[in-house]
Amino acid sequence: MSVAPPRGSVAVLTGAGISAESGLSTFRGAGGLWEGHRVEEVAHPSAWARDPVTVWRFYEARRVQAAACAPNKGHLGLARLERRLGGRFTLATQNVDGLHGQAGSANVLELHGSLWRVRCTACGREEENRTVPLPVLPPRCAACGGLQRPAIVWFGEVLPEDVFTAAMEAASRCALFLIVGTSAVVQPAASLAVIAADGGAQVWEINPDETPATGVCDRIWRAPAGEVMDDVVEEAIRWVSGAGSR
Ligand code: BV8
Ligand code: ZN
Repeated sequence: MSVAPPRGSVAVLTGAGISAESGLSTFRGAGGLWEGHRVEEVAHPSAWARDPVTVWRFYEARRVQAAACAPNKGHLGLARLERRLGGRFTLATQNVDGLHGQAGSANVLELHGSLWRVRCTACGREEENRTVPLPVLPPRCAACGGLQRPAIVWFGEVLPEDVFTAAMEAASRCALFLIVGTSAVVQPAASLAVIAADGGAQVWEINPDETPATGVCDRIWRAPAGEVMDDVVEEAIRWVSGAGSR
């Protein structure tokens, strides 16, 4: 068991599970399916090339669902932890729903992009678009008339380099790493837990189920994030203030 440096930092990776108690379906919870399509097939450049309207119907459905959801105690607890730790806190999320920002998290590393941003496939212009429902699918770029795609990282696409580099650096230096609500299947995001463990951090998993990351964890909170996050936050603050040594 590693012992936290005297005054360490906390890094966090979240996945779809932290938004489950807000009413958003997870990927694996739905068996990884949407209208019978495998998510990996729809969230993929080849699906976009073949049928942009179907891809947009998938994202439009998630925008409509996400717009009706509010952050839950899991999101709110992490926003509180950020306020308590300031620069000693880093939150990286695989989620594209924007609920961390809505909960008050000021600095969120969105590893896989956002449902609320679109990018022109012709001129590359990226902008926020929170119109629900979208009047036309696919939306068009006001500057050049090009097709706009979701500004989301699809399978087979690289993560934004600056964003993932920041997440890797925070994971490698932190005293405590929280992996919350993720099946830890999708790479390279899931590797952050291993990077943290290799860097000597304490790793806590907050998830009702076991995952491939469970093996590198020092402590397991086998429960829904919304139910335990208040306790996790208090224990995390104790841990990085040097009191913890479990
Ligand atoms: C890349 C945006 C290469 C889309 C997403 C084999 C090995 C390693 C890698 C690969 C491989 N084969 C293929 C790959 C690459 C691939 C990958 O990892 N595939 C997986 C399926 C094996 N990765 C990629 O393609 C990445 N890019 O590798 O590029 C490259 C390199 C160089 C040059 C060119 C290319 C890009 C990955 C990003 C894909 N985009 N999202 C969208 O959202 O529509 S990933 C998508 O799925 C989500 O963003 C999310 O990240 C992921 C789903 O994972 P989770 O968030 O974990 O959700 P899930 O439902 O799975 O789990 C929920 C968990 O919550 C469960 O454990 C459950 O128990 C728990 N839970 C439930 N309720 C609660 C809870 N926990 C707490 N509280 C609760 N209440
Ligand atoms: Zn354009």
